[in-house]
Amino acid sequence: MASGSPTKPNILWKGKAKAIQEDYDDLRPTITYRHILSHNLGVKDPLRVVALCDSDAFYAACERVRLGLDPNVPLVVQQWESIIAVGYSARKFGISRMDKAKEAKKKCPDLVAVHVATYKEGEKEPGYWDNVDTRTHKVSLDLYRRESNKILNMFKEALPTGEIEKASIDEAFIDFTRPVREKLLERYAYLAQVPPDAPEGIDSPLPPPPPINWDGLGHLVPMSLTSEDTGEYHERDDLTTWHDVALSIGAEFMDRIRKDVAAKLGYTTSAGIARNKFLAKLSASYKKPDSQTILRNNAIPSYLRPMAFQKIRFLGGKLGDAIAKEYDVSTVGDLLSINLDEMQRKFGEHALWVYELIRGIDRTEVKEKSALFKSMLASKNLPKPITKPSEGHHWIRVLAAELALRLNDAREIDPTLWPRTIVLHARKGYETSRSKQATFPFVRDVTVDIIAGAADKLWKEITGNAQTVKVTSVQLAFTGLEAAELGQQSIEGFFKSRDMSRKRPRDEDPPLVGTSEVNKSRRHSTPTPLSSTSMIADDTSFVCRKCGERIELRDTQIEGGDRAEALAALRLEHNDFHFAQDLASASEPPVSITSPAPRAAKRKKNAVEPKGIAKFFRKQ
Ligand code: DCP
Ligand code: CA
Repeated sequence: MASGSPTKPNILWKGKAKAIQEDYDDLRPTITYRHILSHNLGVKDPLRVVALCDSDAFYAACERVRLGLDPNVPLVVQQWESIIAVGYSARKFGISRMDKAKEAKKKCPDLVAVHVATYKEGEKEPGYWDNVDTRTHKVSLDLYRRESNKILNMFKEALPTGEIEKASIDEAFIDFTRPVREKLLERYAYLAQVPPDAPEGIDSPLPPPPPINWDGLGHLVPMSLTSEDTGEYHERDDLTTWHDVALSIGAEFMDRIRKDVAAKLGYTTSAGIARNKFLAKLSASYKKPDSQTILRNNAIPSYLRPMAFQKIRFLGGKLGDAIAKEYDVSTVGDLLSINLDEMQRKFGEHALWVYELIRGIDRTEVKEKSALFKSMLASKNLPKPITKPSEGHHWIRVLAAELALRLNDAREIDPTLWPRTIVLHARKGYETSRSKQATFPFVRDVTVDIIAGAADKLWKEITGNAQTVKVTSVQLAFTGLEAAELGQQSIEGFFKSRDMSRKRPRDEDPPLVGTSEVNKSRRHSTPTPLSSTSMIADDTSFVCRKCGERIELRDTQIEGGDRAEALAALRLEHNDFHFAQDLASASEPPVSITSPAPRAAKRKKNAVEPKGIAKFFRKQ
């Protein structure tokens, strides 16, 4: 669709605010042989291709696949009375996550409403029981975790040279830069040789790129540029770059992988493909479900400028409010007029990342989280407090069943995985909590009985001789989860042998000899952060996948409102905090941003008042 307009790139910006050309001045970098031949593909690589792949209506899809239902069957997943996932066929009836299950049924009488699996005492595995009740059952997200891992493993298998980072239970970032580079050099072999007559040798620009056939590769975010002459939107083929070619190859990979996931596992996904994580994430939701979207560099300005900047996730909340108020701005375009000096004066040196973000710049790496299974936590906020110590056993068994299942799942991936410590927390309200921990027996088969036995001892230590207690939530965790070290033959041998099921490796303490208060412990004075596999949500709190902190709703946040909604808002706010952290750490992080605000109690003494934008991300 060549427009016949002049081909000078800067026509893009003609007739618009002059600043824009400077604002987005890195969209068409000169790409040289040095770039394409470089083995060091960092975040500044001009041929960088990143995707974010998000599963559609994920929990609903997992239940649909489990039940073998047709995708046309309207289905929602509920947790108690709240809806937590809505299949796309149910969305056609106007059903959303905001509805209660009852209201949703009114909108669609044929609706299949599946209650999320729950643990109940006496059952080793979570199940789908009748009459689930928050007073006796505990939600299990294990099915979703497992299915999520299956999808992730398919990504990894398909892309041995790609970097994959799990971003949430149903999202992953994929760095396609390396596989795309390999494909570029294979398909356009002439790029691998610097022509002898190249004027600047290896620093010469590449020859013009070939035309691209985008058919079947996904939606293209339009380069909706208002032509100076006609005032109409039009596409500009003549602006094609080698980066676009790279994006199209990334889109080929993504399309193939998505189709494979759909064929083998039954899950449809939506993906965004762009030059960095921020833009990939943003474009993934451009068209949903079951589709992918490509954001070419030349489409970035027209895509970002009209956007309400506070809709950008990490610019929502307090920082967004402060910026909006300070400059009386609402769109990204408005904010572009504020220069960097000014922003840094008001919001500190690290306002640079806001400044860059709205210009489509994000230097965050796609990096697989290494510590996959550092700890696991199961928790339950009790609808009715435990008042007699003897009532604790029921919940301990429920939590033990969850930990047993998760540890054994994890051991399928790494059979040498072993928790060094078991920790029990009993909380009263939000302020008071007691916890005890003990070394965990080194056993080959970690059963519910063994975990519950260990936890019961901790419970007895916590409750002592008390006749009455008041416990409003219990949490049971494994910490210090580690795989046996390579070369630690005794351990490896141990797992292979059949008859040594209670032996401990080398110089470990004997199992469960005494316990210690968590914060006095020799070995684990600070519990290890929980991994992304450890997100446990109930209806008044959740454990952050990233920092492992339990984030709880306060009474004031629930009052007069819907609990699930309040929790969703809290979750978003907390995610925003991390997103901001990640972005900040991508460009020389301020100390106060990089230390997560949670776990504050211990640091209080040395706490430094955060400066600049950091103070907007402080947990209240
Ligand atoms: N989830 C939840 N509570 C929320 C938000 C999400 O329990 N407030 C769970 C259920 C979702 C899953 O996380 O299925 C993934 O969340 P998404 O926001 O990606 O939503 P979906 O995958 O359900 O839908 P979409 O197709 O819009 O991505
Ligand atoms: Ca999703």
